[in-house]
Order: sequence, then structure tokens, then C-alpha cells
Amino acid sequence: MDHQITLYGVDFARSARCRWALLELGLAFDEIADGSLIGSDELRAIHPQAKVPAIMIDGEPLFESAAICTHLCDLAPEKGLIGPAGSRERALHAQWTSFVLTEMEGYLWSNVKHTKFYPEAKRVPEIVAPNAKEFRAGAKVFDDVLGETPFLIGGQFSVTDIIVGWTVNWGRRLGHLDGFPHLAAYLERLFERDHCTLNPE
Ligand SMILES: N[C@@H](CCC(=O)N[C@@H](CS)C(=O)NCC(=O)O)C(=O)O
Repeated sequence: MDHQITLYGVDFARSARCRWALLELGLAFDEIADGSLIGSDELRAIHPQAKVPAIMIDGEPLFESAAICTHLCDLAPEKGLIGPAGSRERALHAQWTSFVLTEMEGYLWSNVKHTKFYPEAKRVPEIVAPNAKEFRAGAKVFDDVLGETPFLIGGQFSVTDIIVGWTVNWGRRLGHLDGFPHLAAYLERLFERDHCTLNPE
């Protein structure tokens, strides 16, 4: 079945996860790549905080990059990017997605806010080093796992790698991946994929 899909995003932002999933799935979509929409009433009609990514699928809004990617893969199960509900693979997808967002990505986002996003008066510099330590504790878990397998679910590339890979690459870009050779090799594998949307800088 064909779907009418419009993604609201900005190049390498978390919307890149959704773009990558759409490309891997071969689903047709339009993209509104306009950073000036962040915070606007137009975007707030789709995302209550007017952030990206947000997506319209067949006239229905959805936000949160991991939720969007998961749902897109459910729309095209024959592409094999996600296990079916109730499967061990699906449980592991939920596990790694929750882990990377709560135990790692939140700390990076906090650091970006407290080093450049917030006005100086609102920044709490003391939080930056402990946040980095928390991120690295999560990265160690993935480094150990990815020393044993090329990708997170059953040794095959899946949407879980799209979601986790984005966070790991953000950690690399912020200088937090020293001493994790398996994560460095994992990112190289992800960058080799034709549809990879991760920021190479
Ligand atoms: N947890 C959300 C994060 C969304 C988010 O913070 N997006 C950023 C761009 S990557 C944004 O729109 N920031 C604008 C702001 O925080 O005002 C997701 O994964 O979709």
C-alpha cells in the first residue's frame, strides 16, 4: 500500500534518522527541510514543541525520531528492517532504542544545551563532565556488544542501527569515543551503506 508521507527535518539533525529509514525502505516521501520552522506555529501543529523531526503519514502527525523510524518500518515489514511485534528481535530493538535515548543521547543533548544552545546565564558548566561520564558508560556497553557482532540485532543491519548509530556518531563528533575501537568500526560499517545520512564531519 502506498502512503502519503511528509517529513519535517533539517539535514543532519535527528530527522536524518527518519530520512535514512525512508530511503532504506524505499518509501516515497516529501521532505520539508526548513530549520526556520523550528519553534513555529506551523510545526507546532504536528509537534507540540515545534521541533524536528515530525512527520505526516496519510494525514496523521507523529513525532519523536525513534517512534517515527519504528512505525515506518512497520509500514513495510517485508523490507526486514525490524522484527515483528512479540519477537525476540523486536524486544531487543525496544531495549537498545530505550537504552541509547535515555542512558546516552539525553546526556549529550544536555551538554550541547549547557555549552552553546542556552544563553550563557542559563548554562551550568559543572554538569558537562558528569554528563560525558554517563554517556561513556553507555558507550562502553555498546562497544562490548559490537565487539561480538557487526550489527545490533541478529548480526544484520536494522532500524535499530539507524537509531543507535546516530547517537554514537554524535558522541564521536563531540569527542567522547576515545578508547572504543568497536564503536569506531561500527560507524565505519554504517558510513559504508548507500543511504547513510550520518554527519561525516
Ligand atoms: N527526542 C527528540 C528530539 C527532538 C529534538 O530535540 N530535535 C532538535 C533538532 S535535532 C530540535 O528541533 N531542536 C530545537 C529545540 O530544541 O528548540 C527526537 O528524537 O525526535
